[in-house]
Amino acid sequence: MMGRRAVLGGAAAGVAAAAAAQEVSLRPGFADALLVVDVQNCFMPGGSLAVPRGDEVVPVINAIAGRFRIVVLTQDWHTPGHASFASAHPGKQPFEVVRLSYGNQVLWPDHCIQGTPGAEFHKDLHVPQAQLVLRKGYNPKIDSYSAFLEADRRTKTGLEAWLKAKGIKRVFCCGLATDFCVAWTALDARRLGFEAVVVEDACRAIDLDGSLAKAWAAMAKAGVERAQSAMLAA
Ligand code: VGL
Ligand code: ZN
Repeated sequence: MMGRRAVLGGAAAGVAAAAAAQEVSLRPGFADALLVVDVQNCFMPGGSLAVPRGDEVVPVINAIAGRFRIVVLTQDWHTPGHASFASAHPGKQPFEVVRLSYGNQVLWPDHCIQGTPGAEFHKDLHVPQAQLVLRKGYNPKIDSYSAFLEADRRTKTGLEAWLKAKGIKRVFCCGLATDFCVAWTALDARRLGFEAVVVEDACRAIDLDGSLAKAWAAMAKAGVERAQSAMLAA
């Protein structure tokens, strides 16, 4: 068997190294973090804002999380009567769109209210090594799909600085929902100078009026990579 040194010193070193790098480019390393987005009861089948087959992400995430040095869990964490809830807008129904101070806002059923069972992580999510639980959406007047920036696009959650302090250059995003919190998180990661990968089979979507196709298109345009969990195999 050819050792690493022999390969690097050989005539075909450049080609071999390039091929190897391609093959292992999705192998998590020191500068990679896994962002596990909103794997919470309200988004599970039977929950108040159920994502179809949302529970299927749990075993996939449990299986890949161990490959990462740094793991962050995000938790949608709304105040009662939050501005993103249809119930806070008389005469409005869930999934209608209204104009708030920062722009258009989809109105949702009440979900992920601070301290309630619906806001807890799925009971089978097993990622005890996660170093950070990042709560978002707690500003009563501002939603926050993204784990980096609230919906006013100005208020920072602090995640950018935290990840940069840990030496993170690339984030792998998974969880719920692909077309809202996962996509907004991946897109903001790109804007803030990170590489971003979405692990598709570790996500599920709401898919409201074509939102899933739109999200993938926006992510492709922004340079977000689309991967499958099997591609992270050690
Ligand atoms: C989410 C809608 C409202 C999500 C959160 O986690 O994708 N979607 N709040
Ligand atoms: Zn929410």
